[in-house]
Amino acid sequence: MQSIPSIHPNNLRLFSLLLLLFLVCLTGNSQATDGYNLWLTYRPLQDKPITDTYKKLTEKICFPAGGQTLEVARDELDRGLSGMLGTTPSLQEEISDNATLILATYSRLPARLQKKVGDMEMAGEEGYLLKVVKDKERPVLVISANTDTGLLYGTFHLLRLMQTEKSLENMSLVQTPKTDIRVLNHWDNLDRTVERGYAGFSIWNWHKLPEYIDQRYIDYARANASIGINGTVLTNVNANALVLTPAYLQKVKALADVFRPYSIKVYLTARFSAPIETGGLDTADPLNEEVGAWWQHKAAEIYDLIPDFGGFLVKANSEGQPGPQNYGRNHADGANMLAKAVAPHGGIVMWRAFVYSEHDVTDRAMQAYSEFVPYDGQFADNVLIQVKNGAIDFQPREPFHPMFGAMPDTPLMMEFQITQEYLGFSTHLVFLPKMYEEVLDADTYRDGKEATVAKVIDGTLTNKELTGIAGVANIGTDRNWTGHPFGQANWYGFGRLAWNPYLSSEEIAAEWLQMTFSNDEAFVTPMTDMLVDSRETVVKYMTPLGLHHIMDAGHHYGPGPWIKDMPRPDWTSVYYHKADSAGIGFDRTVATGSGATAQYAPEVAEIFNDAEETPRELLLWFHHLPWGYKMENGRTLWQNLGLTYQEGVDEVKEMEARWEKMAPYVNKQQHEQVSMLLDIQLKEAKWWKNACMTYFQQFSGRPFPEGMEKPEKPLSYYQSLSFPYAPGIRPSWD
Ligand code: BDP
Repeated sequence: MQSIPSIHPNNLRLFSLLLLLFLVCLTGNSQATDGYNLWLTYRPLQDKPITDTYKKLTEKICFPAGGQTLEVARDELDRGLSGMLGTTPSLQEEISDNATLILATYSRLPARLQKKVGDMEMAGEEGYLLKVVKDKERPVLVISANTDTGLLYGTFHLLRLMQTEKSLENMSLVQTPKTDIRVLNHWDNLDRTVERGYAGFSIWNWHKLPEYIDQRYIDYARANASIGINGTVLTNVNANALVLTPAYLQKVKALADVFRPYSIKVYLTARFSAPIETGGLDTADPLNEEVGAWWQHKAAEIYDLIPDFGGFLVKANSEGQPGPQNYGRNHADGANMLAKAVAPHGGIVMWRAFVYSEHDVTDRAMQAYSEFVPYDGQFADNVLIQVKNGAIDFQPREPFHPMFGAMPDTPLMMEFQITQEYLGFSTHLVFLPKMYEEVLDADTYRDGKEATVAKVIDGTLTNKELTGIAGVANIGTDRNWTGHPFGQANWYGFGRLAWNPYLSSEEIAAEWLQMTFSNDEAFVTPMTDMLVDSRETVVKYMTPLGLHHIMDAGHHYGPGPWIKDMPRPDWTSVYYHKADSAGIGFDRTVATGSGATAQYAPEVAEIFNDAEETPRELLLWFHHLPWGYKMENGRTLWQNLGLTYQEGVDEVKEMEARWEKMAPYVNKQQHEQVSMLLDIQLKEAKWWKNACMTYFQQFSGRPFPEGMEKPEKPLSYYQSLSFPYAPGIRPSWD
């Protein structure tokens, strides 16, 4: 019998050590490749000359320590440089004469360097400066700011430049955010379901809070700080008053404590009827003194726990939520009452304009404007009106919301949706910054030209003190946070645009791709094009030529142009496309339609009132046109409809082919995930085309246009599909 060779204890120790090292590498590595690290991958850099200059630059780093925020910045720099350069940097406290890189708030800089970097006033509270100056005849890169927050953002900027292999020579820039409030809106419920969430459950583990701090909270904060997001609304706009009770406020405090070092404030949604539900009052009338006092006490209680609490986000008198109108009051009455409660503590109220009433028979696209514009100038100073980008509801394409050009005396903040409620959930690859950019660049024509939505949002058009932008989060417990690996790009892009609404979506796409996957030209160039084009592709196969809200009901998954007979007409598809034997589209013109165009400035209205002038991609948003309507390309509307659907499908095929070629630049796991998701996207793009075209054919009575692949199944098949368990829906929407 063979004897088992004995292992010397020393060898055993060595073996265990090696095994441990191997396991650490394995898990470390898998974390880097499974998407958990988001865009903060800090992969080893490949470009040798650039890397050498970075190594030189980081030879002697001076980074005086300070409070928690500076600790966080120092840790991040350490993490980033070790990952990218493969060396452990030593961060000195003292600012020495032979420093190569200095990161310090302005007040910590020696006087000679203060003089060299110049006036820091421009950097404000959150901005920073990156500048190469000559000190004692040697170049030194100085990153400075007036505040620790500014320095944290400056640190992330430096890391981004390095991640994207940018030259740091002759660097000289000052950056400040163009909006004040840059927040994510989580539509997260206390039971951890996420309304319109497609990436798992809510990351807030309410049950284990306040004691248990999940590492995700910290990594969430890091990711947000890296793109300048400075606030988070933890709870769903369809609010639950329970979050305002003492036990839950302790949990909220625990999260606020985690986020504070990252300069992220916590906000909550305020259920308007909370004084009744949790306060024992028998009214929530905003003009009732007791109600006002209840909210003031509640605010004081919150600020006692969370001194930097941001304030409230409110959905009132919308889709069944209670609000001031329940008591015959208006939005200004409601918002101002809450504003008064948080004002002494420096808080704000974000009052949503997403309202439409079951009693109002006018075009739903017109209702928010009608309800809010009369109150322009009547809101308290610490109120922002939060307006969705379009007047219906986060459709793949909408014209900009007319309110942006119509309330010069009220601060309006933008609400974008990052989660893809109407854009294929977390299954479809669609780069939303392209859509955000389209809206921000749109000209409202208020007071003449160049009155873009971006200028309304950043307050420059009408001199606003308080400005903001919100994004409905696409974040959940999925390992990669967003379900689709490319969903991360939408979170990233939202943050970048919130910081600077004038950035180009192309620039953002390239940055994200480089930070997340690879700096290789052969990857970045074709993939940037693919991302930027992806939004139009989705519009083409879902809602071409200005069609909108023709998704299946409730969950909004897949096509449902046949949806009718719902509790409210404006929850149906037929309300929006109005297809009949005469044609298709919603007539919103002044002459013959709902007159919604009149809510825009005359220059804009003139264009939208005229079918010939209306941009093709918004044609059916504003006009009901005959199937035979001749378009510029010589084809009929019907033919164009079919061929645009087909283009959408073909473009997904091209996306698949392009992605196939990207295998060398992306880790295997994520490459495979995206390939599988693109397969689903292609299948669903065809489904959209087939379902919509067979449905509309009933009205057009025309053959499918040449060049459009014929649907495989009859209309009855598409209509028979049902998805009771599609994700993201809350039970009451059934
Ligand atoms: C719609 C969603 C619904 C939200 C609502 C809102 O379908 O779940 O509650 O918007 O924004 O898009 O309040």
